[in-house]
Amino acid sequence: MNSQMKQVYIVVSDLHFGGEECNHKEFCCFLEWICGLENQPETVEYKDKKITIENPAKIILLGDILELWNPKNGDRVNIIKDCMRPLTLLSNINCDKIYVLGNHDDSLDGLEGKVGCETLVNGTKFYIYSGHYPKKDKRSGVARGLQIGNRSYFFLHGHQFDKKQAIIKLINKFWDPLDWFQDIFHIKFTKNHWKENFVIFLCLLLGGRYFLWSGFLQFSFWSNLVWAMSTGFFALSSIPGIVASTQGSIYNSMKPIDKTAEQVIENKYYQRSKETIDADVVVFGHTHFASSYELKSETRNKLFLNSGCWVGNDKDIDGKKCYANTFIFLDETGAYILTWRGSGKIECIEAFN
Ligand SMILES: [Mn+2]
Repeated sequence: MNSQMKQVYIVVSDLHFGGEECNHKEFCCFLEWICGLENQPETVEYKDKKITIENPAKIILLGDILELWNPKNGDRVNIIKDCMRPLTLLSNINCDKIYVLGNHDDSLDGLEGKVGCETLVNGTKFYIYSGHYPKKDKRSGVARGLQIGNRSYFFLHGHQFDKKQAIIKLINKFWDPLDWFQDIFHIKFTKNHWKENFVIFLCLLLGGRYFLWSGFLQFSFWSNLVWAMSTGFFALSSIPGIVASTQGSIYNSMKPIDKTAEQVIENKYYQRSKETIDADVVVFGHTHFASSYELKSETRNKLFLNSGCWVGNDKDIDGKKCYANTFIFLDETGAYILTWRGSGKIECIEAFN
């Protein structure tokens, strides 16, 4: 990487590869467009401003890139299907890649610090950060932002602002039920035959209850044991299938989705007292609503930028437009929230310079 390279960043979050409504095809077109920036920068007009989008020095993937919690039909194969092409395109782009994990992909945190040593074919690097970027200073414990132009920036997925997610994380430290069921569901026999297995399980359970417990027939200890073990086996080989096919609705009911940056910060969703980030701008995702909010305080104003998502379509929420397929562009002139309109068309939603 050229040390004289300009400080140009592109940030995307919440791609949810493998998920129900993932826009992976649009994202691939977007990556091809980024690849083209190396030869031909693009200009976008916004009000009276002209924004020049140059080849980035870094691309930041700001969490929930892989949908490890709730893949389509509960099947993790869909994650691989959706991310093969985008990851190939991404690695070909001539810039370093920084993957900050979100809540839906935080089980990859064992990879932190282990991927950065892999240099890609074109000499660029791929890093994984489990909490935020940049990392906390080891000596002072302060999370200091990255200076780009006249502002400092800090990047995190944003589930850290979400109390519900904190409770889930605490429980999951001991036992993550949905992940546990997902793991069992991916045993081939369970995945392919869970419906039949469930019928057998019910027959064994009800039949056993009738014959064994009604006293209609007398069984030995051993036949009881065989019955109990086979009932248990078919329970384990079917119930994970039921969980995998219904967990979508469980997750949807706890989604923190469609909150604007303002709602995140002001509705006690964000704990001001626990403020430990030393930066002018906090870039986050998680709520799927590309938006901004300036938190004013006596000491220092802080700007919050939400990078939105690549899931579903544009929506109108309480009279506000919630765009799909959004990204944040940062350079020395400022920060811009943009949306990909397909075929190389870009629109600026908000500009801060
Ligand atoms: Mn999230």
